[in-house]
Amino acid sequence: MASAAWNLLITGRKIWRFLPPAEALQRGMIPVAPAYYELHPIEFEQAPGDLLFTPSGWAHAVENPTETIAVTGNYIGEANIDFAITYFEAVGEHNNALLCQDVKRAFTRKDVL
Ligand SMILES: O=C(O)CCC(=O)C(=O)O
Repeated sequence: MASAAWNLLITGRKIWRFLPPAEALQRGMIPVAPAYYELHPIEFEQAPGDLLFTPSGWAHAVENPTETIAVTGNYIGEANIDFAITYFEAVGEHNNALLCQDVKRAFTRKDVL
């Protein structure tokens, strides 16, 4: 949930249902939400060749009505690391929060850039 992700569908179909962060927060599905996005729930059917991006903080469920093959990557970067730290603290994953703080510190040190 703290990470952002991309998903490339190779074969089959995936039906994605997203709740924006503000609504997921209101329903108690996430303890904190990033400051961006205030939209309505979105449903999207992914077909082979579609590359889908899931921003940080978007609660989602995925239905696979067929067998599927997909490649996905979750990541935390400069744009979502503060949200990830807040999220991990809020859910009690303190080691993950500390790891993100270390990574952030390492990449913002002037002497290594
Ligand atoms: O591909 C799926 O079925 C789910 C993937 C997912 O939820 C994620 O990568 O965050």
